[in-house]
Amino acid sequence: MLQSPICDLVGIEYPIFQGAMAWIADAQLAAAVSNAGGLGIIASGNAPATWVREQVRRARTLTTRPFGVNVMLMSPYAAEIATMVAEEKVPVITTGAGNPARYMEMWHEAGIVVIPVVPSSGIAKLMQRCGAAAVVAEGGESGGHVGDLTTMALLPQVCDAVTIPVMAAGGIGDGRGVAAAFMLGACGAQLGTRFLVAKECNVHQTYKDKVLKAKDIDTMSTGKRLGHPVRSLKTPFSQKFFEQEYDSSVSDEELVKLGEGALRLAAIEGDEENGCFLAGQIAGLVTQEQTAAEIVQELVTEAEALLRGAPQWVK
Ligand code: TUI
Repeated sequence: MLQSPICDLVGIEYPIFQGAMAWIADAQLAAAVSNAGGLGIIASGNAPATWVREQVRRARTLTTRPFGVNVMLMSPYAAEIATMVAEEKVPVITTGAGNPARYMEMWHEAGIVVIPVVPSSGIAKLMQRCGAAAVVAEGGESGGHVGDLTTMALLPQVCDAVTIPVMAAGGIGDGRGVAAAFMLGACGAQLGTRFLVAKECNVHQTYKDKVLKAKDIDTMSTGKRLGHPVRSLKTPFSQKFFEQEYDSSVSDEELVKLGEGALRLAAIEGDEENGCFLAGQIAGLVTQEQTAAEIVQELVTEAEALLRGAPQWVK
């Protein structure tokens, strides 16, 4: 049985989190993952607080198990959403793309388990000092807003830097990645891209098909010039963004404008020309649509077999 302190901390059966994916991870996906024994997480992305509240209430009708909400701190609605999740007393909050320190006291007073996503050991230490219950160390192999370090390099350093449980994210697509995360000191793993193709995931079918077809070299990172690089599938949009990023005649404002609405176009419209299809480097490992329960079970069974077999390497 694959278990770790994170299971008791958040009240789940298996140490598997579904990563928050803006415009994609709604109540239906989150509840399906939670019902499968992992932790489903609703992504707030840039959505208004009213939409996120609806999803929280819907999730409560779909599961009796704990689930999470991710607060994307670069959102113009971050402060409103931070208050709303405290009012709703959601069981778990994860955060991304910034430092949630200013909201932590409010969330703790509401009895919420706070688990920030961190891209470095320094930010992990800061989060521990602010009272985080655990952190998710996310390497740059992940889809979306990425840090500089790979999971292989980041994870053991974060594990050494803090005493709270550390979850691994970025570059994990199957049970091998989950087992490797444990070997590097993690208490579990968060996966986004693998759950994007879950049957319960409402993302546009074109998005799923593009992930299912992708190979290892089919993602790229853009936006470094704006200070927040983002990993996505190579598409006409991402190639164009990349060219303009390195064109000194294009202003930062023009570049920001080019990116506006691109996540929605990918996730909701399936627009292959103008959409930005965020995905991690393990997209090439994702080859079939499965239910969330099948995904969780496969991850756990594979990881358990590998971890049990580890002594074979020691003579
Ligand atoms: O947040 C993510 N991944 C995301 S957010 C997102 S929505 C978005 N869309 C367009 C542009 C930007 C965002 C899509 N994917 N992952 C977690 C993560 N957090 N990665 C990096 C960080 C991070 C960065 C700085 C966490 C803390 C931090 O603190 C610095 C500071 O002190 O503010």
